[in-house]
Amino acid sequence: MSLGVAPEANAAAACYQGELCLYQHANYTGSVFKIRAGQNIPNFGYKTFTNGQPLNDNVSSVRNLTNLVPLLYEHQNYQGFRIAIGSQTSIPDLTNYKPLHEVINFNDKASSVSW
Ligand SMILES: [Ca+2]
Repeated sequence: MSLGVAPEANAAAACYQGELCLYQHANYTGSVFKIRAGQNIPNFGYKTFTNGQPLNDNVSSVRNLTNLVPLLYEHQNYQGFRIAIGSQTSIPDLTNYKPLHEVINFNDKASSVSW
């Protein structure tokens, strides 16, 4: 793919410093939903990716280009299991997220975010 042309449907959407970018598919592909540093969202239920697809239970990879550590939660209102996304850290596939020694499948689960 060359620069300067319209992105393919599954091309990675750019993420910039100061943004937390949630992607619809693994490896930062599919559509994206961007959150600015420090912005709490208690319910993904009414949010959509830029392509109009529902955000809730649909996040598969994450880029955190902020200096903060957001928490992604399994359920709305910051409930259920949660994972921390380190500052300036990217996770290409939430299916195989490894916070410590165990592997956690957090694919298509995120429903709220706090900082
Ligand atoms: Ca969920």
